[in-house]
Amino acid sequence: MRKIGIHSFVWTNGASQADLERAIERSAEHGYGLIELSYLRPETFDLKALGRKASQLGLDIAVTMGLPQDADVSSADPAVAARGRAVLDDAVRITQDLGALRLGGILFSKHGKYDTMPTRDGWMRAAEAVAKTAELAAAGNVQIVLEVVNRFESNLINTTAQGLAFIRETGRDDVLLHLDTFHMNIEEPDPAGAIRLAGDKLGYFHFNENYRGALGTGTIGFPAIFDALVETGYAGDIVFESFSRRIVDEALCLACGIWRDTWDDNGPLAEQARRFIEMNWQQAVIRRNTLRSAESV
Ligand SMILES: [Mn+2]
Repeated sequence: MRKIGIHSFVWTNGASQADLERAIERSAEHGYGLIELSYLRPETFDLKALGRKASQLGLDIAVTMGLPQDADVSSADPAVAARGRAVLDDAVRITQDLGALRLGGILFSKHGKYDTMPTRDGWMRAAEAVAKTAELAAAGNVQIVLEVVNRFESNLINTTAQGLAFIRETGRDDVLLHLDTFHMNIEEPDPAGAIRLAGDKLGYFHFNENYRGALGTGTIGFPAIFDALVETGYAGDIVFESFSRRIVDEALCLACGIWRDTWDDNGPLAEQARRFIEMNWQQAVIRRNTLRSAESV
């Protein structure tokens, strides 16, 4: 069943167990059915306790991450690539320990601006690493989704078409795409068309405004995005992601270029985002049904 989710960085930078537990509570209080957590160090956090807390409040968990520079599975340096594969294996175990069903994000390259061109060898190395991770994940009932991100955050997969080609390269049917309106807005000539192109390979979806602030207050053409999701029968989770320097941890600020506050008060922001998603989804369904009923007269 589709859940509306929220990224934990709306609530907290996730420095402590108590912070994350409070973020889980606040997500539930604001009517969300899923919380997205970033990669958590198992020696710092009690993952099973976080999973129990979420489950008690009826919340699903998804885990997302981006590989660090020194653990880039696409790297030509064998030690760096090997470290990347180990980080991915670790991330699958963390996802399982949290009781989460999905691991997404930038699992195929480092998260950040490259100063080198992508190479065919790097692409192959990344595809092989993701295939191995997917095999491990499948055994543990975890689904792998790959986030298509903009040119400043990876040099390997910037468009849906590239994402689909990459999935084919892995040779795995169970690896799906994770699309995000913020990234599509930068890279795709037609974001709604990109959703249609992904079709049944779309496994996870991030709603972001063009400047990563409150939904509906920027330039993303949301009605067309919702129409495409409804039209393709997308049944996966939809997650609100928004970053403000006020909350987000420094590593993510540096990777994503979050240099300023896009909002101050996360409670009203989260409330408005959930209502925005629910209302827009409803409107898209009504548009589709109205169109069809007119056709059948
Ligand atoms: Mn995203």
